[in-house]
Amino acid sequence: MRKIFKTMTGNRTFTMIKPDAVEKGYIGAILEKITGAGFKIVAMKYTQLSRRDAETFYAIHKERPFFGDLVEFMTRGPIVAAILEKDNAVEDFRALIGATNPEQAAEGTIRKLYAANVAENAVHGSDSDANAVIEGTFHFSGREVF
Ligand code: FUP
Repeated sequence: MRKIFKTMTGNRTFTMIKPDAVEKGYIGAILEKITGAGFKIVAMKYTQLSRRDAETFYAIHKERPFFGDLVEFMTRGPIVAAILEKDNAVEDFRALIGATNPEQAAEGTIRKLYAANVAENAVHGSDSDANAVIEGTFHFSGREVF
């Protein structure tokens, strides 16, 4: 069976294009930014999170005041989920997407270009190699990853 993450060498990360960006027709532009920055797409699907999926995925935030709104937002329409490969993937992808709040995101970053606000911020990027593995395996089976 294929392994989702070849090794824990930091060469893969997990992303979602969130419902706001999908609604606004930004899937193509965001994928261009991602591949143009040197990331290879090794898994990808167009799907919609159930309430349970979103609550599980964002369980770390369940005590935060924005948790309810976050679950509502993430389940309101389809998303694109993907696993990306590049040297130093987690860190480089976080740099490409920019700060959580687009008002604080650097010029040219995906969130600066495409995010509406801190809650509807267009894309997700794993914050560690360990979370990249957890999040990638949450969304993809071994035979969906190349
Ligand atoms: P990030 O790692 O940049 O995606 O940000 P966090 O893990 O801190 O937050 C996860 C998601 O929670 C954000 F993408 C959007 C939502 N959030 C809010 O809605 N309000 C906040 O103040 C912070 C995060």
